[in-house]
Amino acid sequence: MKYNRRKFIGLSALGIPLLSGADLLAGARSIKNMGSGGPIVISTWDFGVAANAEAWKVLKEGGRSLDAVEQGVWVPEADPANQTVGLGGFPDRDGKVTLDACIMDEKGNCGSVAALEHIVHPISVARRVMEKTPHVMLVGEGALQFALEQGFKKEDLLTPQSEKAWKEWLKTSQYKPVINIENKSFAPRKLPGNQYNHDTIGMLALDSKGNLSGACTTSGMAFKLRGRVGDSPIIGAGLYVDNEVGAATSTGVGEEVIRNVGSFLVVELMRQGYRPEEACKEAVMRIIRKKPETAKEIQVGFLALNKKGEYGAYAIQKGFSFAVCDVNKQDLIIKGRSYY
Ligand code: SD4
Repeated sequence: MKYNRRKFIGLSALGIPLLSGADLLAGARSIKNMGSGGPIVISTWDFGVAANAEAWKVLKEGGRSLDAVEQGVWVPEADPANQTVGLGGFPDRDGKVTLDACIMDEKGNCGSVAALEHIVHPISVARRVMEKTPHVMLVGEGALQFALEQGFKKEDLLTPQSEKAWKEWLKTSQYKPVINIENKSFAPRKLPGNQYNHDTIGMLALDSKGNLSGACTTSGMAFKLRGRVGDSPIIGAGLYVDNEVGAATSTGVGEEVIRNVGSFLVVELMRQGYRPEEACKEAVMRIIRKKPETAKEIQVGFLALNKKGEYGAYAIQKGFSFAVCDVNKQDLIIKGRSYY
């Protein structure tokens, strides 16, 4: 559905805030891609480039977007240098690495694991939940037991580097769940040892058959309360795919994304005619409008891809980037626009 005058009036009458003329102009300027129609893969943060390259191997051969996103996010999951996804992720405050992940395909099938320990590729366990069980989500001990039954190997995910950072953190044990703010000096921009405390990967792909899939995987907030689960494994919050419309994923403070069912909201806004960046912006604005004071101090970013292959992102704070890979460009990094 396209924007038109009647649609604008309809949205307004429903109480849905409309973008101003200036917003639309700025949005139009920032939306450079006109939608390749696929194949295309996009993912959060600069390190999405390497993940996209892996996903692209599947897409360029005409493969399924579901395989592309699973294999794409394997890259940061297996990278010990990436300290908020998979192996080498920062532990919780008790020193345990607990992983959250979910995956969703073009048919609306989805699978998820939360607080999963000892498995390098939680995304693949999430896919097994989707494909081998009648359920959507498994957590904690039960998720681990299922993974082991499925043949996944039990491994120690706490690297010396992440253990060192945790021990440093223990000295003050300051529990301040602020993540991903790159541009503010008051925020813990870097953790002990100079590591960034973001890096959740959300990946969205459109394959040559025009089918969309998405994956999201993380070790969550560094030094979180034991048992804390963020948005990343929650279908509708950290990830949502609707093959009629588009797909969305998020990064940042998961609590605010869950409260606003962020990724579902972005997809539903696209259904109403919003372009990807406009939809992401409106989802960000919901968070800001509800909690303006909190929003000043946190980061949340959304990333979206529609059925035409158009993409966009929007974040509360500056510094959110995403990576794009299609037939024209394999290693593109785009600085997402932001409210502040
Ligand atoms: C969480 N959204 O656990 C994740 C963390 C994150 O970039 O995205 N960091 O809340």
